[in-house]
Amino acid sequence: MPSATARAKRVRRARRTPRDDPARNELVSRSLESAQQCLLNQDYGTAFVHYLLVLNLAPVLKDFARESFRFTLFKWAEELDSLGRIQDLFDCYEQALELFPTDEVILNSMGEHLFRMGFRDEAAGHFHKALKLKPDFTEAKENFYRVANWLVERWHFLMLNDSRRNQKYQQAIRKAVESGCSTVLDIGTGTGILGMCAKKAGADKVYACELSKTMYELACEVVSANGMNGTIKILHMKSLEMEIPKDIPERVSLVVTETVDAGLFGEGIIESLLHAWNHLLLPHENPEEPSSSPALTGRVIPAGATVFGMAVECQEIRRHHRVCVSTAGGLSLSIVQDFHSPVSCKRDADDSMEPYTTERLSRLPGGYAPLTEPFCALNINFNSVQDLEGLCSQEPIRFNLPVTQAGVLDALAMWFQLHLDEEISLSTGPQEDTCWEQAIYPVQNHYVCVNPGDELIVEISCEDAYLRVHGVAVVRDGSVVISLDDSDDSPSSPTAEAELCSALACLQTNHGRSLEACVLECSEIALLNNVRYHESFRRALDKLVTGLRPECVPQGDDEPLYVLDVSEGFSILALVAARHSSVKAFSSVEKEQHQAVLSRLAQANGVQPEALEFWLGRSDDSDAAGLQRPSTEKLWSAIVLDCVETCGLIRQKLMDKAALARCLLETGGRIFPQRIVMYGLLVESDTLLLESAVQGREPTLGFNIAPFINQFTVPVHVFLDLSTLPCKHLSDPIELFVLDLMNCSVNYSHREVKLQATCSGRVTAVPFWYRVHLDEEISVSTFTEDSHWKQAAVVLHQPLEVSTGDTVRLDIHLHSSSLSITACKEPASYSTHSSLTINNRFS
Ligand code: 44T
Repeated sequence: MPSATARAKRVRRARRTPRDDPARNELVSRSLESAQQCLLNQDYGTAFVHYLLVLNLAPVLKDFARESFRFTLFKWAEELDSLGRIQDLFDCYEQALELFPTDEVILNSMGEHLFRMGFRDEAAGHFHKALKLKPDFTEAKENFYRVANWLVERWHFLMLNDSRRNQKYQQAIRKAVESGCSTVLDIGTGTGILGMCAKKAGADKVYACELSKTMYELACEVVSANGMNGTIKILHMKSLEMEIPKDIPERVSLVVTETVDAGLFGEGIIESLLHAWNHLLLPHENPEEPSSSPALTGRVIPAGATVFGMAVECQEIRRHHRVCVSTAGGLSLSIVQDFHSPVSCKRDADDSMEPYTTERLSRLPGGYAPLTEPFCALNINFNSVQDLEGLCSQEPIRFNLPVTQAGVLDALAMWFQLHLDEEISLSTGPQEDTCWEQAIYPVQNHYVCVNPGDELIVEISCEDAYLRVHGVAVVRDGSVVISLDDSDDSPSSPTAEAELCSALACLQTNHGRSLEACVLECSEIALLNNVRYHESFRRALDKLVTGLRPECVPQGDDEPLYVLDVSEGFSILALVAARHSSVKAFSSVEKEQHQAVLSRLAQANGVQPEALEFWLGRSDDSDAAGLQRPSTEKLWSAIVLDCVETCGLIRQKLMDKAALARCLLETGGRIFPQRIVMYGLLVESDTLLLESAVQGREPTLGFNIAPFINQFTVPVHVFLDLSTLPCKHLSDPIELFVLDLMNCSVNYSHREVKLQATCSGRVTAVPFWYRVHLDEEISVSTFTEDSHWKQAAVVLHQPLEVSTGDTVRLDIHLHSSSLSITACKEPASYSTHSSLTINNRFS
């Protein structure tokens, strides 16, 4: 509340600066002129300062100057960004927002900068504000959907929709509170559900902490919407930073937490509980002298956990972690032995490696086969400081697992049972119908076949509080036949005999080792394994090259054909093109290590060094992504664009890139692919609904949580495995949309498609995928079992009831890379089998 003196001062100041002050008007008009002149001279920094002065002195000019001011700000911000003057950049945005606090375009643009700098919470706040100001602001919507996924991870929806899990926690908390635990701390409260359970069960004092700002804010809203405002103290902090009495006044008798990930310890539960026992919890009951009052002792829900594991064969895991092919697109890959996915828990793995990945085994395309019985790997008591401390200092434990089924050893899969108390537990196993995934420890670099009778030696450790699991060796008839442990200093180094065996095994499969490890993303490994994709590209490129340089023409001094591959990440397509003696290929592969691998592959495949160049940072304009002429007087014969992201969405700015690429093609030149066609179908899938929004109050124990967390619902689901998605197909697949990269004039941004329901049910989603047409004859689909792409789906705002034979109209909008689909039933009289199309050209 401003004080009376401050108000008086402002009134006086206003009186001293009347609008018709001639000196001031003169200053305004001269500054405005200077601003415009600087803008013309592209001196954006000075123009910006002039505009600030003008608009602060003469706010009446705001409407008039808004557009130029925004333009100046964005240009100046770009410059500051490229100079690394980040603080100045944000200062400028703040000054701009003081002048235009409700300008959605400025808010959105500042959000984009914040996001790029890694300030996701703040970015989300800006996109959210921009959207509130203008709900149909497409860019802000697209941006918000992107950050929503970062801010509130999708598993929150799954966990909150898992009523059985919620009920079990509620039951365990109620029992503990009723038995006398009256002060409770919920560590990692998320939306506040466990804290609210404790309060509802009658706890006197409930505290909760949450490290994510977005989740903390959500928890505050949720708690107050459930009438518990002021009865639960929520702190925005990591539990490890909490102190008594600064943050909470007293030690608590109960800690509740579900800060566990698929690998149990990945959210830091060991460290959090050790800290809690040392600083936040009352001492645990001494088993020798049981205390009469649980209010005076401390305990934890969950009380402990048992970790299980088994070895599996799984082709889907294999093709994402190990290059299984020896040739791709006519190139031999065999000199590169050590393509690694960034998942390894070997001793020599560096910080950039994750010890495990997560998958829901039951949903992996192609399934999996257990090679051993499940084994119990670890038992931990969260109520024992000794157990918690011992875990990390403990030597690795070895297990000898009898192989029960013949197969290829692809991974060790781990899961756990969480013992909430002595009676209540929940399991994250692959057979359970829960929201949980399993932790996957892929076997890299070794192609190991095991047989019944073999024994697999597995080592489990918990260094740095991560569960680490790796296969050590395979024992056959009492001796080690295959060693899986590559590290030299390993205490589990194999015997000389075993080494010989493993060298032999390598000889059979590896043709000797010649390159150090090359780390590729899982999707890049799957891409290399995608034989069909590379073969199709090879054929299409060969056709183009022979078309432009018929064999009969002597090559002599001919100018080479220039081919540019601007695929994202790792790609060997430039090299596939460079096999032709008439081609000079350029690759946009950025990482040094990847360039080295490409150069080695070029050498091994007899490609002349000058036939492959790296094409990086040639353009100042980041949007152009390297799209420039190969040389001043030459144009490209082919440009390879990477159109579909692994997650199943069209790449952002694809059509802008295609437009640019078209201008850089010689006559007869091509963009690969030339066209992509999107297909989709109607499905009923409760799974997709559960992953996208909390379904009312029922799953969340009657608490009102859904409207708050559902603000972070996004309509498009990515990284789907459509072949294993639990769903009922309600129509045949249909063409939804066509994007022509070679001829922009035939494109549209909106289309209506009609299709017939082949089954009765509730349409909840429209999954979609693409056929990527390299040329008129050659195409690949993004929905095949060897695809490195996943699929995506639009979840409808409202499910649509249909009966067999009903006609459903889909309204499809594509703006940049953001897709929206609405569905409605057509009245029976209009029913038709054919689809009707409305074409709106891309602007
Ligand atoms: N994901 C499971 C992991 N936190 C669950 O910020 C199962 C993943 C999953 N707050 C598919 C399915 C599933 N102090 O909001 C988070 C986190 C917070 C803390 C304060 C601390 N020491 C921590 C540690 C974590 O706790 C919340 C829950 S973590 C649960 C992780 C459905 N994919």
